[in-house]
Amino acid sequence: MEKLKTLFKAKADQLSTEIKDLLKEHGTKKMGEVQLSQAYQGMRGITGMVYETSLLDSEEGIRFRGFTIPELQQKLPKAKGGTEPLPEGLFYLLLAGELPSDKDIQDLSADWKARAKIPPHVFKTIDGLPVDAHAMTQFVVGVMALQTQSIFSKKYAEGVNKKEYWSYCYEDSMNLIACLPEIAAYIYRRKYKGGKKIDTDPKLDWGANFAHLLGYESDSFKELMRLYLTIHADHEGGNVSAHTSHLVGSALSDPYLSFAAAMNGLAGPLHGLANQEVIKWIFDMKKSIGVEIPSKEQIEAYVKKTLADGKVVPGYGHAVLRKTDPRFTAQAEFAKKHMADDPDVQIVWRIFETVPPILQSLGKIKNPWPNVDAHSGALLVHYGMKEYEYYTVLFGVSRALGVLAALIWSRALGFPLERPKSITTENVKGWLAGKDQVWGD
Ligand code: CMX
Repeated sequence: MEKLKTLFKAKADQLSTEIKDLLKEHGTKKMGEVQLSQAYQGMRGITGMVYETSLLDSEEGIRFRGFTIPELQQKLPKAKGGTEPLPEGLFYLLLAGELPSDKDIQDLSADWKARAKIPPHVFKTIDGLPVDAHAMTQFVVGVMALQTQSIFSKKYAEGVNKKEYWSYCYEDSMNLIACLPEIAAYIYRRKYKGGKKIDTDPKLDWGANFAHLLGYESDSFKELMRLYLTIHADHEGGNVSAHTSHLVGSALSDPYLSFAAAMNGLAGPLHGLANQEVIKWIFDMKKSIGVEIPSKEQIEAYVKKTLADGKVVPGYGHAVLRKTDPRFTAQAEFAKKHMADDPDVQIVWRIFETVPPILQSLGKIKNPWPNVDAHSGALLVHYGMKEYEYYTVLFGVSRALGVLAALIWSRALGFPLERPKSITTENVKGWLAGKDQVWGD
């Protein structure tokens, strides 16, 4: 067994024992109460799930295994000559719970290269879709076609002992992560570059090779991909994509099925698709105003029109965060370093000065600050990637690192089928009228 797998197993066994002891002693302790409004309004603030790889603080933002994004930019291994963290390092950290050495990352990178074997039917299946099908549709279809390779589902069908689930979940997850850049890039080249496929460069790391497969060869785009794929990977367990893979995986659906389900959630405009919506909104604004960089007053008027039309301002707000998303800040820092004069970056920064006070003035929006999706499009446009319908696929490739690391943990810890209780409004009315409640005390 390779080193990372052995290390993970030792850590999982230890945590498994700790959880058993903890539940034996404290299993009946209450973690909070559920309000009726929470049941109706998206379960905000209800703590009801364990997700080991990352934790989100509403004021501070995400911590991956206890590390903030700036800390990871310092501590994770870098490519030769690079300054951004390698996404391989983040995956290692999420899975093993400890920082990797340079050698660990070379091994992991080599392992993923060796695992990147995509059967021809995957590309043929994608080719069966109209070329203008949304990039996320093509991505999910590609992942589903790859599901034929699932070792987990084969082993389950053979009747493997449940103690071994984690091991096959690990194998599937590693194979899937290894294959994703090539599948994702195939879709980009098919949809926008006349189907001219680029071959993998075995000398490159996972993120840089993805940039190469897409057709972007500059060193700074490769650095952007490394940063992008690191910061979009995980955002604790309750967000739509992470929660979906966790839920679907709990039915012992294999990692391909669980990840494809997560990607269908990521494709929603209130979640990952917001990255395309932001740049589309900026392009529409520029077109309607007719200038390269709208003034603050022009942006203000456009935001008010967006709100008056009953639409959201994409890239702003969050269900948990109550401050500027550190993933936005990390991208703004990257832009300052690599493209501070770029007109679209200038617009993103001007929107940042303009939007929060307007959203705040409405009185109902809990977080008027930008989220991760507010900045990413302008960075990509700078390098010539203007095809915004593709952006959520980039997010999806990154999200695989987080949700699949978490899935391996869930199988190793033996988490059961997830099945919360639901109620009807009829039940609620009866309960309020003094009848017996249908749920337990
Ligand atoms: N523009 C306009 N209205 C907004 C808003 C925004 N950016 N953010 C929140 N609101 C509205 C909500 O629609 C809601 O309105 P109603 O009461 O009329 O239904 C009200 O303000 C209260 O919402 P909230 O409690 O502050 O926010 P939620 O937790 O319900 O929703 C989110 C969070 C992200 C869905 C919301 O802020 C939003 O729609 N933002 C724009 C889309 C976006 O950027 N999504 C990406 C999030 C990050 C990611 O997952 O990638």
